[in-house]
Amino acid sequence: MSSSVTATATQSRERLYLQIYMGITLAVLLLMLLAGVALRAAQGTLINLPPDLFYQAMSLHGTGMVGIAGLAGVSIMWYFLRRYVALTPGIFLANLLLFTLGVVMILGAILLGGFAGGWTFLYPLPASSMGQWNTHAAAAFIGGLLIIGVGFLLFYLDAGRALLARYGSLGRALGLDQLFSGKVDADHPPTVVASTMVLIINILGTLAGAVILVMSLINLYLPAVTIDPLWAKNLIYFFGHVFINATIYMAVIAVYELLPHYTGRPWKLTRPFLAAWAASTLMVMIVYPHHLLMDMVMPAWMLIMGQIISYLSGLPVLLVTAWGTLVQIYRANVNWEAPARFLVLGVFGWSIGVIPAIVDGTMTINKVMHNTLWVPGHFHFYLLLGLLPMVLGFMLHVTRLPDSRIHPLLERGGFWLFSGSAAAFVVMFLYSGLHSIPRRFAEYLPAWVAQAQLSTLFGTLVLLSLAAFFILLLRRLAQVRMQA
Ligand code: HEM
Ligand SMILES: [Cu+2]
Repeated sequence: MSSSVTATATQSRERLYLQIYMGITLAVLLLMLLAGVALRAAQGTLINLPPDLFYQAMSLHGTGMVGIAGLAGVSIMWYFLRRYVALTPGIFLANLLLFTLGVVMILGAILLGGFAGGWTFLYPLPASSMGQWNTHAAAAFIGGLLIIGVGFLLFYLDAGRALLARYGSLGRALGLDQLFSGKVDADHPPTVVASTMVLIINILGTLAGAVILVMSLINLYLPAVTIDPLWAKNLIYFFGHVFINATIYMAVIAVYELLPHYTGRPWKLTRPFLAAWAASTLMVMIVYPHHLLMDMVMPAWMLIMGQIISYLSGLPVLLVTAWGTLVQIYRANVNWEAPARFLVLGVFGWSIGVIPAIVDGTMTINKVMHNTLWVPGHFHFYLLLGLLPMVLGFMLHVTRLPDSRIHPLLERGGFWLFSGSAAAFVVMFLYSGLHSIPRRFAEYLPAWVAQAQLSTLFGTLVLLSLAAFFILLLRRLAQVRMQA
């Protein structure tokens, strides 16, 4: 009896942690969406945001969105992975606390200290503010990121420990033995495969991030200790590329685990699935030089590798996931409740969003498009229409009770309003990029303003449709309606 009492206590504690994770995710998302709309409205001269505030808001929006995407991804990975291996609830909580502490520091750095150096904190910008912010503000921002990174690192180390305890080696958890030895165990969980890949890449990614963050901190207070800027940029973009990609690789676990619930078909492990995840594990780490195609001093082989791997890196996992999703829904009797809608939207938003990304990873095109709105166009595509719907689908599912049908107006109308306006919003970014409108500009030339205004309209519709779902979710969370 006592063990079942402890089990229930653990369960309700874990449920509480998950609720806090989701509550924070929704609150931060909402604020960051507001900041995003404000940025676009400022570019469209619809509101007056002086350049210093614009770059503060841009830093807030970028950092906040990337961070919360990571936190949401971790909650998805944790929720499903603990079904197969013994994760430590305390570590899950520690990650949340460190995240919150880091966010407070970053908010202080930006809102009180005026830090506006962008989420990429590219050396030596944090240290050369030309009077816009002081050393302590930059240090609070960089220190905040470092603390958030420590939380994530703890989580992945715990996941790695748990996977090793169950499977003996990360290779086996990733399914390498099955891939090469001839027999595929159809019952090996896709969640275990995806989680293993994510922890491998993100342990290395956050460590690289930590190295450059600590070096930047030292440089802030001891300017005589300089850093090679190219080395700094390599570390930052290795970290940044891996981290943001890992958010999708965590979110997609929700598709593997939940879509079968709505289609009635199991998501079985196959050899192409294992091969895809194994291949992407390596490629996602060596593709990052596509962020440095303009840095002519990079070794040529690295840039060439960046271009070639850009065509290959995301594709295997994407293909097996998109294919698997089609197999799930083709002629199936799908129960198209909101979670299923969002999960499927997420897969196809991600798939389509990768195309403009690959286009930009091509040197001859990158030379022209590099700093245009094409770039926010491609990453908003797979974050806003890929990652975010997967996260929403997950939340709508775990807070759903059998009797809780969402009002059809929201379930259908809200869903299509979101899909349509989000697609229009990202297409506007891409279209503006095609017309060489630069990214990260606070002040627009008159010829660019109309596009920003139209974008603001679509962004507002995105915000409104999402807010409706967020309110529904927050109410469910407040009523402790959750299947944990
Ligand atoms: C209504 C939804 C959104 C709107 C209106 C919006 C708007 C914007 C705008 C105007 C920019 C600056 C573009 C420029 O370079 O000139 C931006 C940048 C950015 N956004 Fe969004 N965004 C939205 C959703 C998202 C989502 C869902 C994510 C991620 C999950 C995201 C992540 C980012 C990032 C990482 C940047 C780059 C910041 C930088 O260049 O340093 N955004 N967004
Ligand atoms: Cu990249």
